[in-house]
Amino acid sequence: MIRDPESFNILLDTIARFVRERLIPAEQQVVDNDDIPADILNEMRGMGLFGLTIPERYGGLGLTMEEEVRVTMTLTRAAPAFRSIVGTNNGIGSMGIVIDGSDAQKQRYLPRLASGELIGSFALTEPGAGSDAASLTTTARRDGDHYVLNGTKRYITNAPEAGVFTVMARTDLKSKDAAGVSAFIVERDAPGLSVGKPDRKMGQRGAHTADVVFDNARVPAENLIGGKEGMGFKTAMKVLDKARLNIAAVCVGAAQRLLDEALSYALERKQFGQPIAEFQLVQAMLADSQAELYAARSMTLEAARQRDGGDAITLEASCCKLFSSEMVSRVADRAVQIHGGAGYMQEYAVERLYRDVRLFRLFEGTSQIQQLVIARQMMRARR
Ligand code: COS
Repeated sequence: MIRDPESFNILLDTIARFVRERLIPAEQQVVDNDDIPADILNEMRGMGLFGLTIPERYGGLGLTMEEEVRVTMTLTRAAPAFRSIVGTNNGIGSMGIVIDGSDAQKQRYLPRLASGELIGSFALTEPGAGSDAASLTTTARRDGDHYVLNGTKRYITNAPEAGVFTVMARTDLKSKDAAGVSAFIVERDAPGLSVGKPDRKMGQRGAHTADVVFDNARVPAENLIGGKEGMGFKTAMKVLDKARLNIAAVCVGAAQRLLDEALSYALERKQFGQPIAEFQLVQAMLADSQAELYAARSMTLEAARQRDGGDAITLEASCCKLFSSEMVSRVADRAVQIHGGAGYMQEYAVERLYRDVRLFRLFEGTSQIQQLVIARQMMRARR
């Protein structure tokens, strides 16, 4: 499905060099300041990293899913915060508009998301609606040519930076399930919208989440995604199908980095008179990690090709997200183990990456939600 292998390989090489020469050396600065340096953000904009997946006609690179996951696997050799800042524009913060938006909505928002002028964000989760996303209680009441939104969204990635939000809210106020939910494009300066203080998290410094509060926030009716009420939960699920596949790729990149760190350390560190990599018990940890990483990479690429071919990949995306996020946690644990006491120390990258990757089994659907989606799809196919 890759349309122009030569230019795509140039893009991949450029990103690999950027990761090696600019991002990895800046990781400590990102941790210390809890922020991505402005010059790196500018370079990311210049390279088109905010618009990888946005169609070319709206100013993006229009990558296929296979190309997208390969870029992600390369980019996430560096700390996940660098991927996170471009991640919402390429995924959950733009895909609602790309998949279900009207042409006018696409024209208005996608070019600025593709350039990185605007940061996009996806507001589904609430204090009382996490895994049970369809139980959300944020309301959107029609008032003339506007909707009035009330409610609180929680742990919203890139909310502090966002210029535009895709917000799932209940338009059928009597309903309690998915059918009453609609999706809206809400601009940051909508009257009545406020963003809370950035959350203090276990890891992923430099990547921010916060509450987004709607207090009689007024949103033009033309910003209802697709112009039809009641479609918002399905839009969110379609967005998450694609996003989950991308998170699998994030896990592959992070696992590769962890394994590179573990292998380098094992070859260098000497005990009992030889590098610890010579010991078979250490080799077992390296080999198991390599085999699992290869499996995750292969399944993610395969599912991406299927999506490019037009197949529905709900089951496959959840399989990839489940396996890859559990895989990277095991690899991170072994990487720390191979480092011994050093792996517990902040001067070694594995200490930080171990905390960073813990998120991947939680966000965009926990491992248990992926299991549930997979089993439901299996049963549906059989029926
Ligand atoms: N693509 C298109 N439509 C989908 C879909 C998908 N992948 N998944 C579900 N739908 C549709 C269903 O077909 C159903 O529509 P109909 O009633 O017309 O058939 C509707 O959406 C509701 O689906 P369902 O009945 O399966 O919803 P449930 O409330 O039972 O739960 C889960 C669905 C649990 C899978 C969902 O709530 C979920 O993914 N939760 C986790 C949320 C999450 O990932 N949060 C992370 C934060 S966002 S970054």
